[in-house]
Amino acid sequence: MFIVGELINSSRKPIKAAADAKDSEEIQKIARDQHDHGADYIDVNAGVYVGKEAEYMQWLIQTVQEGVDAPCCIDSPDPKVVEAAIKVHKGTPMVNSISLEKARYDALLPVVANTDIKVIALCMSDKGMPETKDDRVAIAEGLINSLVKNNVAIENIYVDPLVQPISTKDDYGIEFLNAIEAIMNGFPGVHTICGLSNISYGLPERKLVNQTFAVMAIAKKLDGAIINPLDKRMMANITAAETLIGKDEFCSNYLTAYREGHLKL
Ligand code: THG
Repeated sequence: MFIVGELINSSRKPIKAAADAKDSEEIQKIARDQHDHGADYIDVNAGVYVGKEAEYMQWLIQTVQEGVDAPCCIDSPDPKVVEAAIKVHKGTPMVNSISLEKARYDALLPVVANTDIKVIALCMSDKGMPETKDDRVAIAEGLINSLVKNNVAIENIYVDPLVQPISTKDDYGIEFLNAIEAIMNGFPGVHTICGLSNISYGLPERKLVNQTFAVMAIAKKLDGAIINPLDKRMMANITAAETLIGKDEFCSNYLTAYREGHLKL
């Protein structure tokens, strides 16, 4: 599983406080902790700084990368902020995200075309958020076909079918899960990813809902997730679920995780 650590997000109080105070050490500690617990990429989101998002995004990226040797997942809907972030990023970043919204698509396509940048293709269009599996697959198909046509390697595309809160509509879980299955079976080589925790918005005991949903999505072949890697049960669930769907020859990852103490909760 490709893990993006979600914690460097300015909508979280400790991050907003640290960024306001330009407390580099606190940001670096949280980034390093996530990397040490298995994050492949560190998500960076400066969305609360309206009007100053680019400036804060650049400071956060530079600060993270001075503290930990890991690439960032540049999390902004604003192409200008994404471009500013890429300018200061060391190594190859991930862009979070392009979508089928025309203005966003047209501005970000030249940024990712003919590069090795990994790109999250978010299933949103100018018609708004998808409701059904078919809505999600139609947007995914549009994004995958046009990205590939423009020289983005299919292996660098991470489709995010968009998780919506189960508290707002009973069908949102199953429509998302069926979209993961259809996209992974329909477009060989492509990856899928999502911000799992949107599913539990508005419910108590959110971690339980997130952890359970992760396992269900892995059964449909989800192979990336934007999560809190410090959540031990989430990480243990992911390890066990991947073993159970046959992505772990001789259960060797499971046994290694056990020996390293990651499965004792
Ligand atoms: N898709 C894509 N990008 C995304 C999202 C998505 N970026 C933003 C968001 N959704 C994913 N990121 C977060 C970041 C923090 C939290 C939720 C989603 C959050 N964190 C808890 C907190 O603030 O305390 C801690 C989490 C925990 O302990 O389990 O709520 O959908 N492409």
